[in-house]
Amino acid sequence: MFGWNGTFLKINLSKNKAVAESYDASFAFNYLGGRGFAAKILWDNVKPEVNPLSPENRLVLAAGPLTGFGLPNSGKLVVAAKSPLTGGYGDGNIGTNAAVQMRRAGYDAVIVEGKAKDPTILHIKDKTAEFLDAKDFWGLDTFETERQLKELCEKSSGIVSIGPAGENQVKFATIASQEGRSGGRPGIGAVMGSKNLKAVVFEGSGYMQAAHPDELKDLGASAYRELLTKPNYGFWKRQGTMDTVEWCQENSTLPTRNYREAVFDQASDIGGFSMEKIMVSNRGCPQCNMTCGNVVTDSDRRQTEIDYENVAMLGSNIGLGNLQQIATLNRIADELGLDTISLGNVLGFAMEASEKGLIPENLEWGKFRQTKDLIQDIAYRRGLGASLAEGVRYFASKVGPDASDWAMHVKGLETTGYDCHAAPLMALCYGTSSIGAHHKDAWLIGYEVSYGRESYDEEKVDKLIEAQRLRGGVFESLVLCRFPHNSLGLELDWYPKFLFAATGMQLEWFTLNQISDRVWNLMRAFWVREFGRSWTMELDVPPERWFREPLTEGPLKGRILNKEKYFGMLRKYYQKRGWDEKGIPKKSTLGKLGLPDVANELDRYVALPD
Ligand code: PTT
Ligand code: SF4
Repeated sequence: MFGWNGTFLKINLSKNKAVAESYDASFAFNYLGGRGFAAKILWDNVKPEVNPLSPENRLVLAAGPLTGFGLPNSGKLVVAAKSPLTGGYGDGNIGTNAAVQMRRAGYDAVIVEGKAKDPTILHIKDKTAEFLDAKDFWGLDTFETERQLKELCEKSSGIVSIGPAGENQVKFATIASQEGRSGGRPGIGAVMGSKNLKAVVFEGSGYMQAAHPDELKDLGASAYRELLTKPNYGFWKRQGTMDTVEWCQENSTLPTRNYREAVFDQASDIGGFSMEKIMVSNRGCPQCNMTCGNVVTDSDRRQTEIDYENVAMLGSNIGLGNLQQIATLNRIADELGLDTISLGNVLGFAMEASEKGLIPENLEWGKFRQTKDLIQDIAYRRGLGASLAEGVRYFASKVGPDASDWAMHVKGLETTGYDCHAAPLMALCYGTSSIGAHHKDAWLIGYEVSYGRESYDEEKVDKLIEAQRLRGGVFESLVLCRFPHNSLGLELDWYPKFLFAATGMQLEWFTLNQISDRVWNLMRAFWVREFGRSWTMELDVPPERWFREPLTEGPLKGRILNKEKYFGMLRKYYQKRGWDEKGIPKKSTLGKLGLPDVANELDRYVALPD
């Protein structure tokens, strides 16, 4: 094969065993890489009875067929496992040199099972895998872990690690890399911690074989050049995703005080233009010439990378309007290895619970020092922090009978930075995302604002499926950053050309979309198998707050979602996906996608419709 290395590295930490295993071309063509590989590996190996934090769960680190070639923006890695936060399929996408080095070492994915007896660092150098004692590293934060490992290994090595949050199995602990890249929102860092795996270091000296290397080189160079000519390039380099703060404020969708409101009176203080005043540089993932990580000086005089989600969730959503303090909270989360989105969400929820007198602790909106301490308590599972470490769904269930109505999550994964009181399509993006409430599969708030926010019509459902195919299926399985296309407008024609030059395969958009649908249905099958007969349509519904509590501020004051109409859109979505009235894939749908074995297996857990 060209493009793909055709090899996985299987690690058993209980036995200190590493085995390289090849896979065939049909596996590659059916699942592409990244999320596609992870979904298939988890479906085959992790059954419903497996506790996500047990040795039987698998941690998958997967690249794609283009990862590491000189192509925009091919330095990303999918990290996946059965999620301890949601109980379903979970993954994240992290920019890291580990992806490039893993491919150069000859592997397309590393699959980790078992649990090491003692804290361990996995060192993968070309064909050798060593299990190193990590006792001296256990307890270090992610920045320090990587800094010390860099002193021991080649400068070019790629490293992913967990911090104290992952070690303590906080349910929304992430995997971190390069002081500012973080991935695996559904607790993939906790899975790594449960295996006593502190870090994975990759050093590769080989090269991936391309089918048409000269063509690939020329294409890569042209595409990088093309990006530089895009009209938005200059502004993107200045602000990255940060102008979203002002945009969300103007359009009443900025999560504010646990999504009670969608406008924040200090929005301009935490937006892109305020950020430019404290920005010192810009950095990002490998293989990228449009880096979007805005490095600012934080309130501790340290340099920290920020972007929109982090600022919305640790700023307006907890009532904090000081950008340098927000940056500090962001850095602490990165060091500890906590997902900033879920973190801002549980903090906002706890502040509201305190305001309502439902918990004994006295927490106030926007109090920096108090919040800083509480973040530490979450990572180390102390006091109130121990309950918050379980995620908002769990914490709400302890707070009181109605508290779940304002616990902002879908299927246990906390909502990201877009308020949906007046955005039915964005609410459906959350409701139907493959890992719980995330915008990664479809970010349609921009489209919805220009199309019209009142409607719940079929065109919106079509748009959702189109977005999920492209982002949730193709970009996640190619494991390419979606920003060149989504934010700068790099044309989609480039991608089949990249694939042809790398793999020699003519994979046009029709085929890519089919692969995407296969992967999408496989992830859905994973979820349904987990829930079995208790699977219900209600699992695809966003939080009650958006249906029941109207906005009380801003130009959209009074707006809420209409549940009946939301269900109407959801039913349409199921029909178009070839799923039954509960959202379970039909046998015929799975059959058409080449997944008859998945249909047979799923039939054992739910009565699968024809
Ligand atoms: C992603 C989620 C996001 S989405 C953000 S900001 W964003 C948060 N970033 C965090 C962070 O930082 N530190 C931290 N401790 N926790 C964080 N949690 C949040 O994680 C990220 C970029 C961004 S920045 C986005 S949108 C795009 N996401 C992509 C994606 O999902 N797929 C893809 N093919 N391309 C993407 N490109 C962009 O990558 P998760 P990163 Mg990310 C500091 O992790 O689990 O997928 O959740 O990895 O390397 O930091 O790149 O406004
Ligand atoms: Fe990473 Fe941003 Fe570049 Fe994408 S655009 S590869 S997220 S630095």
